[in-house]
Amino acid sequence: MAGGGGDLKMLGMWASPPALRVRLALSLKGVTYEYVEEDLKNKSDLLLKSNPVHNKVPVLIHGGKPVCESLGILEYIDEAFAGVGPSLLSADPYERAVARFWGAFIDETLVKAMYQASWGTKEEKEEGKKKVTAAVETLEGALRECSKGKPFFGGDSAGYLDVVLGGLLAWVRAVDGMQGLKIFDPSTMPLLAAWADSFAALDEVEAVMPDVNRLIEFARAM
Ligand SMILES: N[C@@H](CCC(=O)N[C@@H](CS)C(=O)NCC(=O)O)C(=O)O
Repeated sequence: MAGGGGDLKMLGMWASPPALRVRLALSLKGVTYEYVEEDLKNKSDLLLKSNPVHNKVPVLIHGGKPVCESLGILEYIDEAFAGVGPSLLSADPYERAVARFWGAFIDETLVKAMYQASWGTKEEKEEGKKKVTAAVETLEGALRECSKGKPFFGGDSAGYLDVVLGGLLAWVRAVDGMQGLKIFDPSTMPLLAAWADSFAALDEVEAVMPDVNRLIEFARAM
């Protein structure tokens, strides 16, 4: 491990997908940091002071300066720790633009559909499930384009998009468990199904992934 040391602190919450993205990125790059678990029902003064606009996790605090919003934090980590571990984003500007496009798609389309499939009226949930399937079909195509036959969106190794989608992976499995779904169904989404297995098997990923059964219990109590 290298990098941040005592200078780098991350405010997160164990079940939060955006917070998990940041932990995944730091783990894959091998950057050391202090992790602070937030109680979102009783937020710390540090969180309120560090993210006064949204009061949300994740927040990365580097040298006393806070960085908010998970997608921006991933880019910050890649730039601020450019000499540490693998790069998350490609050196090619076009590939970076494509990765950012799909990152926004995951947040704006897949995440919203997953919420709708899990919480709401029966009709809303059914509509949400259809939207999840449509978004995942689109992502299957994105993975085909970005990976160029390699296991990850980033090619041979996990990068920015792997982390963006990987932050949702435990929730994908929890929603599968709760709704009787198979969101990354190997028969219809073979690339994403194989991607999910390859990503989850990485040591750096295993080290920070939350337990799916604990997530299901957490979701049922919400
Ligand atoms: N767009 C933000 C979303 C962050 C977010 O929604 N964080 C949630 C946890 S998953 C949170 O802190 N919620 C506390 C609240 O809404 O009061 C990101 O990507 O960082």
